[in-house]
Amino acid sequence: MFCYQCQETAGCSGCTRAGVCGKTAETANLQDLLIDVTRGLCAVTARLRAEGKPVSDVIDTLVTENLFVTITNANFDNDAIRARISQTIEHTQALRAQLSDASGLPENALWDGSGDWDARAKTVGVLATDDADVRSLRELITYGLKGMAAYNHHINAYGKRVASVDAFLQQALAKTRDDSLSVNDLIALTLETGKYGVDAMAALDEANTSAYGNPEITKVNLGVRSNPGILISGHDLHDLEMLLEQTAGTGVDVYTHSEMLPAHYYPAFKKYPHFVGNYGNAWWKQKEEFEAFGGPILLTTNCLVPPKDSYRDRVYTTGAVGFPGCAHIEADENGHKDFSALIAHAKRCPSPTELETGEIVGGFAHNQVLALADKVVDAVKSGAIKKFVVMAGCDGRAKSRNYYTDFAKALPKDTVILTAGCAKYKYNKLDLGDIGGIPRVLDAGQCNDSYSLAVIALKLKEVFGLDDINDLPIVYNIAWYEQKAVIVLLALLHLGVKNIHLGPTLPAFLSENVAKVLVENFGIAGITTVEDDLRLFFGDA
Ligand code: FS2
Ligand code: SF4
Repeated sequence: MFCYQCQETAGCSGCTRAGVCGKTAETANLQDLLIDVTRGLCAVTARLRAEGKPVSDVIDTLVTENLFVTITNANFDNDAIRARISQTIEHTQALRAQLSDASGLPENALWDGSGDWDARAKTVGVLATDDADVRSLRELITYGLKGMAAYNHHINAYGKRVASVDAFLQQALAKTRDDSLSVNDLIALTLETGKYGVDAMAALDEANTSAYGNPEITKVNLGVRSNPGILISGHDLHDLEMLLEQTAGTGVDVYTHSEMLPAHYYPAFKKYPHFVGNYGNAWWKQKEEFEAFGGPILLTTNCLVPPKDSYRDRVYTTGAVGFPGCAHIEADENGHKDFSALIAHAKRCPSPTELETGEIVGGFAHNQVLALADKVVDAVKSGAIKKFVVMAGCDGRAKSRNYYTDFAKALPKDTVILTAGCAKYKYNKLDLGDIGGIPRVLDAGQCNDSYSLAVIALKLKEVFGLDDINDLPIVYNIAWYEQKAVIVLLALLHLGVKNIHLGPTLPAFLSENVAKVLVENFGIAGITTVEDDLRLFFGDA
């Protein structure tokens, strides 16, 4: 195996024996094979579109799900991945027959599934590309597409589709093994990936807010009640809605974990009296927190940490998530999911063990912040707010991530943190106070809600009459972990944001030359120490 798609990759260079995430070499190789056959399918769908022929929703969904399944901490179930490989090959063969001209297709679009899969899997992964810069760009694009696919999956969950996003996803994925593309072509494709990333996040924002209303300032309870409970994690709000509907009146409470916390900010979910609050912290603390919860847990997306034996039977997966030995809830043909097994399971379990008490405040997505725009603009004009610090992104296990807690604590008191994603757990429970009633940590929501932060920045640019988004008093100190952070980064670059600091380490998949391109054109930089970075951002004053 060779995998270096996430920030925790072994030795900051690549996992080669097993994943730090818990992925076995066999799973990693099967995921490589799944990506490769999906590339083959996409080579065919790109041709079909070029011939003016339709590509069905079934195929668009298959590509999206295949990519999502290979995101860090999503799926560890080899049988599920093998089934997807078979299904993908079958569809590729059937679609190939619809082409008027099938000449010149790549080998992965022609493979019929025969031969030794394990042997083949070892030849189609990251290291199949020899040139370091081409490999780096191909992987950067592929990881951006995986992030885009995750957001596309959520759009699709509402029965909505963005044809241009599906078409781009497939065309771009096919190009990640197209030897006719030069390094410059691949750089252009990287930036184009950011454009479609913005489109996907905008469409998801529209889908979420039209279904559940605009997030609003909300106090979220951190304590527990005495009823049995179900803990729901991941990012899928549509799954949450179905769970809340089905648990209503059953005596079973529902709590959020990690990236599901922002669900509490949506008006539509406030009508459920049994939607109690948020339990615990970011994904990487789940071993202790799932143990303590005591009841069933539903993982709707990543991040899943391989569960301990002591609570594995309480972990249920759905969507792109899978783990051997954990029950998987499939949707029926209408997209409905039956959570009765979790509800029955919850009733057999004790109520959750309390981890903490109190409340946290969030709900500062674009609509809410823009409703406060006058107040915010006045605070900037009066000098009460000197700078905004975007600290969106992911949290993770590495001790070096304590930097973000220390950085948040050490920030000048006239700064406001704008956050989204699970990175927030490094500082959202600190008492950082407020500036004239504006909390110093404004949580927009999940990682995809980084889009909200861009909307806010663009609005401020307009209000202040600036020509360049980079002239705003905003600095970017982003934490990354998995591939959704990659699409968020590419989206910000597309919007013209410069000088983004990325930590706790720069991606291992950036070759020296590709890193140089990002530094020279976009001012991308890493992080150093809290003291030095504060000096860099705010000067010595
Ligand atoms: Fe956090 Fe994990 Fe959100 Fe990432 S829960 S690192 O999936 O996408 O952020
Ligand atoms: Fe390693 Fe990350 Fe890949 Fe897991 S996802 S195998 S931790 S690089």
